[in-house]
Amino acid sequence: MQRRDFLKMSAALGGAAALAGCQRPEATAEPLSEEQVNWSACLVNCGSNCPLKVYSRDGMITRIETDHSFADEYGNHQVRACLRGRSVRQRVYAPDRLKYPMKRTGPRGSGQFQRISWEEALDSIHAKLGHVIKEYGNESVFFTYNSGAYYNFGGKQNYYRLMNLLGGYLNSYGDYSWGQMYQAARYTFGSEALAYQGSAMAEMQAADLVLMLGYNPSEIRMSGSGEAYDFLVMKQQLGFKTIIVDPRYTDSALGKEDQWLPIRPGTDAALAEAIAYQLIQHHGVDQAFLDRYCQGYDERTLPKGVPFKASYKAHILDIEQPGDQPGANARTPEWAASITGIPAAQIRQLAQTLAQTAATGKVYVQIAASLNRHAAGENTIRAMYMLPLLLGQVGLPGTNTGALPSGSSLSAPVMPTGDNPVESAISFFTWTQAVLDGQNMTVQRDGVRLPEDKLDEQGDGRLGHDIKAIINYAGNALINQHADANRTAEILKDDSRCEFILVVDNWMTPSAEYADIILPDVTWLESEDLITQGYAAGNTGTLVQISSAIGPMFECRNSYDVCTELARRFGVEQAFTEGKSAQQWLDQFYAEAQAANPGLPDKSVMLKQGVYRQYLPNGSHIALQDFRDDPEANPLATPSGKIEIYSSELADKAARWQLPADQVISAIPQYCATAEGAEDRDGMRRYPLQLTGYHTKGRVHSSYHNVPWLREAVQDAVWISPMDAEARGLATGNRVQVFNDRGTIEVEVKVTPRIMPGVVALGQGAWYQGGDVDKGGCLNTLTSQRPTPLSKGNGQHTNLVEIRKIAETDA
Ligand SMILES: Nc1nc2c(c(=O)[nH]1)N[C@H]1C(S)=C(S)[C@@H](COP(=O)(O)OP(=O)(O)OC[C@H]3O[C@@H](n4cnc5c(=O)[nH]c(N)nc54)[C@H](O)[C@@H]3O)O[C@H]1N2
Ligand SMILES: Nc1nc2c(c(=O)[nH]1)N[C@H]1C(S)=C(S)[C@@H](COP(=O)(O)OP(=O)(O)OC[C@H]3O[C@@H](n4cnc5c(=O)[nH]c(N)nc54)[C@H](O)[C@@H]3O)O[C@H]1N2
Ligand code: SF4
Ligand SMILES: [Mo]
Repeated sequence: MQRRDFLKMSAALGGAAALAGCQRPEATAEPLSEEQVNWSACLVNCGSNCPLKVYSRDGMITRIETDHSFADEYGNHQVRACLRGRSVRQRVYAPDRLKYPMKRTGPRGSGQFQRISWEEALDSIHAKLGHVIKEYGNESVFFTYNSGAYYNFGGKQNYYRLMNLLGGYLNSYGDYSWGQMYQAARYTFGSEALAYQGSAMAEMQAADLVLMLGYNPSEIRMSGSGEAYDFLVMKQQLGFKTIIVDPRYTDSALGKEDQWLPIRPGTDAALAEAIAYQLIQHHGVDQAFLDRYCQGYDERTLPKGVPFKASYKAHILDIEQPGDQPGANARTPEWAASITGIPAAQIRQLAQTLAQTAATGKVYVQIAASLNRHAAGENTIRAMYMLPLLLGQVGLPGTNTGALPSGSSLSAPVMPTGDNPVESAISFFTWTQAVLDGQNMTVQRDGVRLPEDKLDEQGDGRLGHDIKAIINYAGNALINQHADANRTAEILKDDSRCEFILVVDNWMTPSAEYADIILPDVTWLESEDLITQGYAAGNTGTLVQISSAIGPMFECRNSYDVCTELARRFGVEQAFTEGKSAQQWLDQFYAEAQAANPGLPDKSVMLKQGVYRQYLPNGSHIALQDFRDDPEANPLATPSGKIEIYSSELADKAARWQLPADQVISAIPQYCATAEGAEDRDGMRRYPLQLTGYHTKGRVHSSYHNVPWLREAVQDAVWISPMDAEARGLATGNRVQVFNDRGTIEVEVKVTPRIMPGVVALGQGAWYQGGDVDKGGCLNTLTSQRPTPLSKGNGQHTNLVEIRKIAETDA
């Protein structure tokens, strides 16, 4: 670093005062130059992409503010960043910022790196990636999941575009957020997209009751314009009733709720089945709706040849023939109470409330993604979809299918990636297995997806490739966010398996430690781009024109430049750039965005104004409204065209797929007990506490973990009930070890009645440090890589653990 830069940096960090000791600094002859304002945005994966107002002087950030330039009335309100976005200055100037390219010099994972030139880094990537493609084929190159930077122009799209020009890479389907929900939606409603194209939040205005199953907008959708604010204002103005089902008493409750029902993690499906029982036996289901719109509720709509006992109704009542008396395994409130921990009387009351509300008003059901991040997540989500279906509360104003709310959106172009010539795909979650033995992963055991011509007569087939190179751009799932970090680390340490790992990031993250080559990217505050609002912005759509007065810092380079350099080395530069400079792409994108959004002012205006926003730009949205209006004219994309409670496709999969003895794929939705779930009595003998993760206010996943302000503001402590704490002699603030067979972490404990007995909860995303005891407190040191039955996804919220106090001498 130049001395001048160092002084600028010190001033920005408040270091100048430290350098000057206690002396009053001499008055400087030069007056301070003008503060400059640029707009940037927070591009983490929390669904919001909030605008940030960046003040700088002489290329150094002086302060960060947020959108406060317009009047602030709901419906035309400011898009305010949360505490994380506002702390971004500490993040940009973090001591662990990556400043120049580096190569690994010690064993992989040892953290030993040496600075190298860009020339050497790019030549080396060209050589290593080229070797893997030539030797093992394009199917051996994999992108780990990467949600750290929602650029339209400058981000990961460039790496995908480059790889597509080089012959492609191994695809992955699903993601850590919604992997199991996609499958539940696909088999129920005929489309994966219907997992997140639920009714808009605005529909809550027409609802009498909002049933929130794990839904926690106040902590997971925090932006000033987004779902949390929409929810709060609508609740305040309209007073609809809210019932929250969650093992934690969340910030979405805090007195705003009408009722909190603490539930054992992973057992919501049992609750749904008991509600179904109550509706069938006592309050009545919407039979006309089920008959007309659904397949397989009872004998009337089962596909031909399927016996009544395979129907949903037969399952709930445990009967063989219509009209039989409920059997011994009927899904009664008492049965569900013993699993969920919710007393039978409360389950009866909830069923009654739902039935009564539906009789005269509207119920909006909101199922959180947390329910899908469990060991039988896809079964759970399908079971929850039954609640609005049984009530007939679908496709009408004020109702929802249970899917995540459709966010409002203003559109802007994204760098086109081109098509991937490789067709094979693995689930996002099974990549560690594909490093170990991708060759032998199959369709029917591991969920591999293959092109038709690679399938045998039974519809099975092998992937036939191991993963030999990984590109990890703006992701920390290489170590931190993937499950069972200790196992992942062991797999990656062996560089004869995965031969090459490229990490492109801004900070020295746990994943970066496992790179062979590290490239330093620019941050959002050093970039130019036109950014859209994110995928969960609630009722407000925004575009933000970001620009920079501070960068690129050090030797950081943006991904378009880097990929252009790599494309040149691979001989595809012209195809990559199409002869355009970065600026030309940006101008083209802006012009296209203006054509799509006629109200969008010229770029010169947007550079000053920063934000362009519109409340409900596309109006509200009611999920499945067309289908409800006219199911014949607007059939769903399921085989029957109807909502499939009974799925023949799943019946077929259940018959063919090879599953471990304790896993279930089933034609109808049903509660399934799982390993490390609430009913795993064997597991609980050693590890009696259910540990569920949650997305904490203090971070977005692992992003922002390296900001000291946030670590002070939001304590990283494992929540435990007073009862469980007393049994272990724990008091708030004690340091504890949380452990199971996969690992041990050390964290603080918080004793609180906000978590139900038998369950402990920890915010996910703290940075993994490894070792016998992970003092980084990373939740994924404790989670399992065991894939879920159908989507082969991440049951990362299903864990059994024990907790012990650290003896004073250990601390
Ligand atoms: N146990 C447990 N694990 C989980 C979850 C859970 O609930 N429990 N949740 C899962 C979910 S839902 C998700 S979405 C995943 C998220 O997993 P990831 O997609 O890995 O998300 P982050 O942890 O935010 O990591 C983003 C990375 O991008 C980097 N980054 C930020 N900005 C830039 C940039 O401009 N350029 C570059 N090159 N890099 C940048 C950050 O430094 C960080 O390393 O985690 C999953 N993991
Ligand atoms: N602050 C912050 N916001 C975020 C993120 C973040 O990391 N930090 N990540 C973003 C991303 S990518 C995603 S995918 C979303 C995630 O959104 P979600 O998946 O909804 O978030 P979680 O925090 O995993 O879970 C929400 C609530 O569900 C509860 N819960 C856990 N298991 C169960 C269960 O079995 N049943 C019931 N009823 N409740 C359960 C948890 O206690 C928690 O309070 O959040 C987004 N927003
Ligand atoms: S973390 Fe999410 S809510 Fe907070 S500023 Fe960033 S985008 Fe907005
Ligand atoms: Mo996510």
